[in-house]
Amino acid sequence: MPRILVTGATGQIGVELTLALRECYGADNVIAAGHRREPSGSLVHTGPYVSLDVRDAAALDALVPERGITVIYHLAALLSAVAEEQPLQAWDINMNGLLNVLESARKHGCQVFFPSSIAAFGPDTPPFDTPQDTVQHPSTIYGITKVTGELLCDYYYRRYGVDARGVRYPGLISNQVLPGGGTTDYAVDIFYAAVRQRHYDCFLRAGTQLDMMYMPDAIQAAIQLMETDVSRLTHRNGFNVTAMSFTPAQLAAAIQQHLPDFTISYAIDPLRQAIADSWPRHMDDSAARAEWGWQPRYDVAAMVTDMLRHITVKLRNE
Ligand code: AKB
Repeated sequence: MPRILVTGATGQIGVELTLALRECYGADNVIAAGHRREPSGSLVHTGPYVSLDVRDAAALDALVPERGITVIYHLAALLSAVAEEQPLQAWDINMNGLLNVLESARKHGCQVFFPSSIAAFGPDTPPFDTPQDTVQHPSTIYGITKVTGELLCDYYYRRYGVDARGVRYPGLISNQVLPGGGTTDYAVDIFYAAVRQRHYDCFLRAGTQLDMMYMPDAIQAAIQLMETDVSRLTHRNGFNVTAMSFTPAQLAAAIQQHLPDFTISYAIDPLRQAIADSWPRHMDDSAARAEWGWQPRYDVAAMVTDMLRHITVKLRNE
């Protein structure tokens, strides 16, 4: 049985991934580690939790052998918009955190999962059917840390045999933990606003098309890739994965199917609009499908139905 450490476990992906890993591998085998956010009850009551700043190499390096860790899901990172406001801190957390994780993995023989992003592409990348292997010149600090992270993971595999693997996530839509400081956050915020006040003021333009994915598919992708027999993999890191691609106007129309009185308006945030404009519109994820059987379960309609159901219950119970 693997012994797993999840860094950034208090974040948008972290909470749901930790709970799913505890279901798969047993609660005691999955140690959640967080730093910047308070851990939720669901995290601390279902298994072990430690406070860990991934920039603290000594603490990480002590924890891994002490807890017999064999796999690290390294999620701790600053997202795109907040990173653009604090570029030095973004570099410190995103790059030094990953380097510390890879070094511990090298010393203690761990497997590593590293989530990259559509942000690893830039304005000169083909925006439609973005190939798996193509131009990567991101214009944001977040994107620079993601493409560098992909390369660093590949390097640790080639140089030291560290089994590091990862995907390029699109915008992730979820209903348990709010994202914080991302460009695609509108696609989560819109559901809370729709249920609460039937209106959303969107910070991206109506026609800004981006790849997206519902959280259950994102969790499935991470676990499935990590469990794939290595002989099937040609790539290791930065697998393009997507489930749907839409604009704010199209998402609003899908919500109106359930809530006909819902309306949307637009108050563009120039920082996040510029970031979104530098990202691809729709990635080609055929390499992930061919090499490890990637297959999303949720399309826009299924995701919208599920999100509205969960958020209605959540807000009613608040
Ligand atoms: C962000 O918007 O920063 C993230 C991402 C696409 O990586 N959700």
